[in-house]
Amino acid sequence: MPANLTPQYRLAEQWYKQATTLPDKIDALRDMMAIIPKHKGTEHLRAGLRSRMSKHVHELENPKGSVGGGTQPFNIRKEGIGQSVLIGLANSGKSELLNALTGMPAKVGDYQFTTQIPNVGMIQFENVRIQLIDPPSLEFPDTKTQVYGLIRNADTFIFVVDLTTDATKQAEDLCAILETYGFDFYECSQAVTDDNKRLKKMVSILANKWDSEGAAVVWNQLERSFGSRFPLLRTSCLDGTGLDNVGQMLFKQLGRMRIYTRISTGNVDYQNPIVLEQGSTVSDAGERLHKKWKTGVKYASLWGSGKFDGQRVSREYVLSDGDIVELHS
Ligand SMILES: Nc1nc2c(ncn2[C@@H]2O[C@H](COP(=O)(O)OP(=O)(O)OP(=O)(O)O)[C@@H](O)[C@H]2O)c(=O)[nH]1
Ligand SMILES: [Mg+2]
Repeated sequence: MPANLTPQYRLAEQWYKQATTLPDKIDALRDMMAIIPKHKGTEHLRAGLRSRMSKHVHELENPKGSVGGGTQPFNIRKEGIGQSVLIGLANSGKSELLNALTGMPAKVGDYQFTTQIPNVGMIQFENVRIQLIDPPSLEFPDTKTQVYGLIRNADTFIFVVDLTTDATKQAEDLCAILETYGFDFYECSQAVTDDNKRLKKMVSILANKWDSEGAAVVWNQLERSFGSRFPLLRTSCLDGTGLDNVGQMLFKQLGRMRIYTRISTGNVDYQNPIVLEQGSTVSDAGERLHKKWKTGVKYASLWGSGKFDGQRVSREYVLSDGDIVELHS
């Protein structure tokens, strides 16, 4: 049976052949997969596209030289309760923010592309820590592929825009660049789903350099354009504006909750919460303590969630941030 490929498909195929970077190849392949006619005559071709796609994704996630040791600055092991990545154009202040938020000594410079390999730090928010990554800016040509791989792995995106320039345009440009990479974003009001975690991300925006002259006007425009899409925060690394609120914003975006366990003497361990995804149940909390508790927990006594103290709830009960549970088998 003939494949009957369309001119649009041929165009995407040409783009694929000409692509020199992995993200571009993946983009072109994605287009080819979307527009290829779906019938018996293209079955083999479609299988070939799928296998090429998984090969390229694998190459992207395991850049050459990553096998067999050596340092892999773009391969960052997750730590803390979640990983957020600062994404911005050159000079927007990503590294200065990382330093101000985590106490790291990353190099800062009043010129483009100061950062060429990622800096990593931890933000302390109350009793939990969140990992923060400051990669090279999106436009730095030498590291585009590695940055793409790195941000795919991150849990949430933090756009950093610069209030001394047209911050709205910067945010638009970031969206556009990331969309060409195949990313999509949750809007403020959208419920987060489990599928496609690598390409659909929660986004917040830090509007940095709030201390600069004229920043208020630029901020107002940014708020009008993006305020209903993503959470926005004004920050200044010079006078500290907004920095204390970043941890809370990230914690909320990561969609985690902290559950505390109470032992029968009545003591609660507030220093070491069990951190779970929102929507988790009493038995999920039990499982985190010990595998056998997934089914071993029969019920819990609960403090919090608007219940009266010590109320008995079933193991399917959905918990909320700050709940205290005493598990019973
Ligand atoms: N006035 C002011 N300047 C800032 C602020 N944050 C950063 N800067 C300055 O902006 C310049 C760029 O800061 P960096 O942190 O190096 O910017 P970057 O986004 O990491 O830049 P690249 O690594 O090149 O992508 C430096 O001169 C910083 O001192 C701020 O809040 N206010
Ligand atoms: Mg930098």
